[in-house]
Amino acid sequence: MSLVINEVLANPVGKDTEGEFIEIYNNSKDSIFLTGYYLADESGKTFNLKGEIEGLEYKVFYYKDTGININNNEEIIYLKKGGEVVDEVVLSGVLEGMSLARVGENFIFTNNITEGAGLIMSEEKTLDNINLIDNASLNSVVITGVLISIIFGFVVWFLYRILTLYE
Ligand SMILES: [Ca+2]
Ligand SMILES: [Ca+2]
Repeated sequence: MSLVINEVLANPVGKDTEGEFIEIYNNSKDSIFLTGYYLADESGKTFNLKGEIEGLEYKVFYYKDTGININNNEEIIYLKKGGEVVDEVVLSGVLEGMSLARVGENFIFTNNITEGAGLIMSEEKTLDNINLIDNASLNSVVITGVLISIIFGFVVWFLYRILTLYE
């Protein structure tokens, strides 16, 4: 694939429609005419690309350009040409401030947002970022567990108080 979706920011810090973007990348040395290519989301909203993208160049399209509101949950962003899918990215449960960025053939969530540039990272850095996500989701699981315990404890105590009140 020479033209790819390289990064998608679905859930920026602040107003989503002001920060959301889709970044494409020309993964070849030759420039590509963008006529005929278009971006689309799962709801069928489309945005036609035009002009030219130089070899190894990035282009960023914001909500104000595309009108594509990227869902933070259950979303697919497509790069298409003539009805054919050139590339696609699936998004689900996107945390605020984390963009989905291409590393080779894979995508990772990262807080290292690089609109208009590539994500330069060593393998170690990639692992750090992956661990960051794991830790973030682990933390939310722990916090949820603690909250549920506190609420459950309070409900038990409250019921106990009510029952003992009428004795
Ligand atoms: Ca969004
Ligand atoms: Ca980027």
